[in-house]
Amino acid sequence: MPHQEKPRFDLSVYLVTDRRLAGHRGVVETVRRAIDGGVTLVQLRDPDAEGRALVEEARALVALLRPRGIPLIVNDRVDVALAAEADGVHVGQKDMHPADVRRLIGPDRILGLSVGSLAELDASAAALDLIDYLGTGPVRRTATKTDAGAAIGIAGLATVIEATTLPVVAIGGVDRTNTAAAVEAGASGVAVVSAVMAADDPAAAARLLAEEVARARRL
Ligand code: TZP
Ligand code: MG
Repeated sequence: MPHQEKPRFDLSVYLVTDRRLAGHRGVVETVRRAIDGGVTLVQLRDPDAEGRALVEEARALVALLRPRGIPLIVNDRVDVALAAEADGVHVGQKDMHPADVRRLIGPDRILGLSVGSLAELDASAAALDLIDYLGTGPVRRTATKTDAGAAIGIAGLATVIEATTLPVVAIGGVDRTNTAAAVEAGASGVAVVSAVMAADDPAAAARLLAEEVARARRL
């Protein structure tokens, strides 16, 4: 069913998928478990996947998530997002330009942009009114994305947050130990790959993050 209006979205516990880290459990089953712990948004990310398989996976995730009011965003692949009627697209600095993505996905889907520094925020200035949220990091070194760039720390995260009115989700090396610091720095939530995808118990791992986000908001 096509979208009527942009879905509301909550960046609190933002799960980014990883097929390798999900292992034999698989991406859809890992997401199924994780959402019991309080995941608020899911991004399907698989830079190596072939289109047909990725659309099938995106459709399976939409079927799982939409009844629960959890949006599905597709990393980079506008075509896959449209084919599977996902809720949005997330792009990085070298992916298709946000203006082109917005033209393709229309006004009513969520559009996220990765911004790793103030310089990248400045370079993206013309696109920012087309975007719904920023993903900023890596907060710490991460083995999950080899080209993620240098870690910017909580201080670097705070610098970007202070320079924009857009909601910012912290990404890269985020786990239960630095979630509260990210939220205290003004992040609207935390985006994680390994902390949940590689966990023995994805629901428990997501729940810990959700609790940390809630605790930090009360501080
Ligand atoms: N974008 C910036 S860092 C990163 C992505 C997708 C990987 C984050 O993975 P992890 O395992 O949460 O550090
Ligand atoms: Mg990308």
